[in-house]
Amino acid sequence: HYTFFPGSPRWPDSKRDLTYAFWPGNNLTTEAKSVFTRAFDRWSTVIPMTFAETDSFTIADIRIGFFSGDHGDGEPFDGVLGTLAHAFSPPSGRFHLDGDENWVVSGDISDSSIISAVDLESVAVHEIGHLLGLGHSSVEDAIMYPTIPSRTRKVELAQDDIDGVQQLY
Ligand code: TQI
Ligand code: ZN
Ligand code: ZN
Repeated sequence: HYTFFPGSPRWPDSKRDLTYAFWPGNNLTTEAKSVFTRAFDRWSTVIPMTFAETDSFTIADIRIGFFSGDHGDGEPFDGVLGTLAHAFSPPSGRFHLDGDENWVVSGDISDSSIISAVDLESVAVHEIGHLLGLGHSSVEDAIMYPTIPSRTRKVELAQDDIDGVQQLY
């Protein structure tokens, strides 16, 4: 079953159209950015919210960046595997990914010869759940389940994820 963060924080009713921006220093490819667009779209099809990219990192509601090791927020990343990413409860919008992971942006992750490959879209869909206010779920099929088998792609919202996010919005 789905959970919320303590106090059930959520984006206010006045914030239904959120913007997101990529940390300029990362210089992400169009292909990598499109993975995040797809991940946002999976959530926006089930709740009355929209997500649009903005070029202004300073005004964006959600700020996405890849960082390695200590990146100044007291929650350092740990190199390959372990922690893959973290996102904070509303209305933080802070969405960080571990720059040391072997991220798979396109193609079939099960075909990857890299044993530590991690599917970017799977992690993005999970972290956006946190950004919207969902905690972890006890339902194994749910995107918000706290673990994922290695080299797995899991991007489809389960009914449990939908029920949880629709209770918030
Ligand atoms: N990062 C953890 C996560 O997002 C960070 C975390 C731990 C956390 N406890 C939390 C966040 C409690 C909110 C509330 O869950 S992670 C997965 C999964 C991670 C793990 O790097 O371990 C995914 C990130 F589910 F696959 F294990 C994304 Cl998809
Ligand atoms: Zn961080
Ligand atoms: Zn999580």
